[in-house]
Amino acid sequence: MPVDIEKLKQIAREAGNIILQATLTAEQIRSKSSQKDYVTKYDVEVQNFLELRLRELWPEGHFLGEEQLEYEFVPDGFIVDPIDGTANFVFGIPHYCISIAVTEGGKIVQAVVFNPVADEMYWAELGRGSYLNNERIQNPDLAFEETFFGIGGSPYDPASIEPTVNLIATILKRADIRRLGSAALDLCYVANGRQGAYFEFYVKPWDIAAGLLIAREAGVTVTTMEGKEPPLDRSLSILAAGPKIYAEMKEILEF
Ligand code: LIP
Repeated sequence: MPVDIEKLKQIAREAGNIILQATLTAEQIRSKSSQKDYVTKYDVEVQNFLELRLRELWPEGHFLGEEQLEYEFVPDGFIVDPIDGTANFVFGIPHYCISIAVTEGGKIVQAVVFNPVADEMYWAELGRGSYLNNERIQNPDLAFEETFFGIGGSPYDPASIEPTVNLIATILKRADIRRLGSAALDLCYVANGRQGAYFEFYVKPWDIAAGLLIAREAGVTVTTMEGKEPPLDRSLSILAAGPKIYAEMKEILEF
């Protein structure tokens, strides 16, 4: 069952307050799959807080969070990234968020992405549009040359390095790029036109689940880099763009 979106936003805001009061010390940071894949005590603390509060909203709902050890498909429940943009958080770059997606029958039906530093609450419900705080948002469908291109790249996925570099070289011939470090916020920034598109060859379901719905409800096409429906039970690639840029990316990526 979908939950009360206002309560979902309030829980995200409370989680944001935990992060804003954080005093991070070196011994509270460790790496996961590689040196740059950080997890801090606050990732775990916020995830535990979110699991507790979200289960109050929907006790029977599944819960999949980044700091769990295994992927699992969540047909009915929550897909959560407690701090998306952890490396930014670790190094004091004020660009990270709490990302919460709600699924029902295997589909994402509600989404909240909250950046506590900017006090920006992105949210959406399936079929009912996307919002930034209280304002409806819509991708402006700009052309390549009129906008920025958000990118991502994971040093802990060596296979994606060469394709990422090659695609960046192609894009830079026509558009500037931004590497902001949070997939969830990258998708939200395509939703409200702060950037025209975003791609990354290697992300996790919790990085993109909420941003995917927010982007789609704002008129953005979101698929894998092969044009397929993004899976929610394994690592994946992601491509998000307004219609004009997406059509050109189909030709560039030949799918
Ligand atoms: C991050 C993603 C980002 C990716 C980073 C990292 P995290 O998620 O949101 O798009 O480029 O490498 O995976 O680890 O901060 O939750």
